[in-house]
Amino acid sequence: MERTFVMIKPDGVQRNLVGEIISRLEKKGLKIVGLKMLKISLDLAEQHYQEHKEKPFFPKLVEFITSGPVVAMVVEGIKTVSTVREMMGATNPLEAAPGTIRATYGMYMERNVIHGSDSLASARREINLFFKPEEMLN
Ligand code: D4T
Repeated sequence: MERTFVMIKPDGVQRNLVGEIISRLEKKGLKIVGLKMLKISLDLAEQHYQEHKEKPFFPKLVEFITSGPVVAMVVEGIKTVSTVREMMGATNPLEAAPGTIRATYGMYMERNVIHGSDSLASARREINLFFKPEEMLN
């Protein structure tokens, strides 16, 4: 069993896609073991996206992710990191495979609806950033 971190970004929440996206994850057979809605602070946003700190798109990325509430989740299942990445599709919704979450609901690179950890190490780091142990199922 593997756990990963999934986040419905402000565009997904604002467009009322929360139920739709959670439903896809559940129907796949993944289990939600942590779930909360929050508005990300500047500090948390900078920590979450630390790998992009030097990128030209970093300021806009932080501005967007702190612009409204997000839904943060810990999701459990078999090979969950890669399963969720496959279900999300490519970072740019315009290039994502048909049927993926980003292809179906996303509009463009900066409004791609969902985040999912890209490795087991990232998953551990991101879960710890967003959730205390007592906020998740055992
Ligand atoms: P996230 O981290 O949101 O799940 O996306 P990915 O793992 O698929 O892609 P990423 O880390 O490369 O990008 C993080 C985040 O930055 C936005 N972005 C990315 C952007 O606004 N402009 C860009 O040129 C790139 C590469 C989109 C996702």
